[in-house]
Amino acid sequence: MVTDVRRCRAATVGFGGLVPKPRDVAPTSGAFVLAGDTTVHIDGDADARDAVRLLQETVHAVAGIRLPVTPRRPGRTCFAFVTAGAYEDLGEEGYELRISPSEVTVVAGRHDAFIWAVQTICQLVQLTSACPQHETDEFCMPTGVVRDVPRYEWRGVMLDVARHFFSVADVEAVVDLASAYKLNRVHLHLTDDQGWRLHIRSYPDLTAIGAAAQVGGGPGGYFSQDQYRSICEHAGRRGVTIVPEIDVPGHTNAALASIPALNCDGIAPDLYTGVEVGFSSLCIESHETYRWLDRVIAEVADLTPGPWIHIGADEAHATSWSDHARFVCRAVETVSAHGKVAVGWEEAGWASLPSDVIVQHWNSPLPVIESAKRGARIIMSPASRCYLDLKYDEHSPAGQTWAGYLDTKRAYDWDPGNLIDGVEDAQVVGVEAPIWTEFITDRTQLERMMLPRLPALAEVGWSNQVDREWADFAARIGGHTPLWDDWGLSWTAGQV
Ligand code: TNX
Repeated sequence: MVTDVRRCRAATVGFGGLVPKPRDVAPTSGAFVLAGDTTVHIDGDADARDAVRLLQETVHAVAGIRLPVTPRRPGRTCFAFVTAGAYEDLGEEGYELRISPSEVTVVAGRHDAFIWAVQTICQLVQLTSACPQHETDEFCMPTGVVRDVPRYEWRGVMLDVARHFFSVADVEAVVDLASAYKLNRVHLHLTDDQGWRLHIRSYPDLTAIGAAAQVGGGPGGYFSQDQYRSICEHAGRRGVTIVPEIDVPGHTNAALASIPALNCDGIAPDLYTGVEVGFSSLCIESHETYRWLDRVIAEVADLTPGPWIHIGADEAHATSWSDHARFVCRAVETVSAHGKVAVGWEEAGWASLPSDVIVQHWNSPLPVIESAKRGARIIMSPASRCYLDLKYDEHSPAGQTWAGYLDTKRAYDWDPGNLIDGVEDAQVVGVEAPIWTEFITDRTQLERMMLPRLPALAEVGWSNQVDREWADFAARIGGHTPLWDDWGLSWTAGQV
């Protein structure tokens, strides 16, 4: 058994390079060396198949080692996946790694928690290979115990595929990056004025007409139901739940252009390729609107494995406040009639909603405080901290500035638990980083907006406030740039 740490100096990077920062780490002074005959063992009831596949793929890509799943074999190093007993108290997503020179024991209660455990292992192995002091061709991990539990249950990123369309491969790349930093929600903004991006069988014109535009007048595009399903399945294998958004009653020009009956005057407007917001509204008085909404939500609910559907409700400046409140209540009822829980942007918080509706803060505290009073749980996405479509600084080539610049430090240095007076930390369900795509047109730009800010927000959502400190984070995330290069991702320099 190789336990000589000098043969594995890279292990000194060790636990100190992990992002997000784990809750508790107790290092010991050895190394677990990945060898050609290292195996994987899965205890009978451990829901770890997807986690093991991720481990196998990563270790093969990084170290060229294949890890067979076998019964335990004495004398060989082994990854053992075991189910947490009740006494371990790791919650839904917590995990423990017990790393000795001969075995990495991965303890977790659930599928997703095994994924997070493996993402930690992957970082340890990849940081090792990326370490400049790495003097041997061995891949190893430091020994010790990691016991890790997230602060918040909702840790998300939102991608706007409506202003500019992004392909299945692009969305899956966002899912993979999110999962690597233990984000567990990818919210897809599927509809807006400029495009409708999901095929709906009962209203094929939504995509036949409404998908054929985007900001600036490019070709647009949409997901077939099979493609959307495959995105959800891929996400599930990475511990990520897809949250689909059908934005109503505003942000609906693409739907209004596709279906004349959704307009109060029955006349469909032209497709829209500009970047203004707040000019469109479904016809609130019309029965046809609610029949349409019911069928759309029914299909989206049927396609979506996760429990949430986002109904938008933002910036409905062309709808009166009373119509908006009435409409939002109907939309929430529709979502729950189809077995899902509704999420809405903060403007939904003005309506008197059932307390299970989740309200997403982006701009104004007032409706958020209102809804918190009624017992709603809140996702924190304050634009000035979380909007990854904002420019980093005056040198950024593309992006918005309406909420100021957002450098990595600003994305990192805040506490979602005390952001709004009148919203207790216990009511905060988590954090989400939206990426609007009025000015983001391709994968490279998308990656530059996410890296390094997305890992910063991932740590805001995962790690305890008392354990977070900017200088420490900046040093750790600086060590991840070789990983991003290895993964073929673009990133913004000068930001860590
Ligand atoms: C506000 S955030 C919007 C979006 C824009 C974004 C640009 C929200 C609920 N609405 O429609 O794309 O700003 O940063």
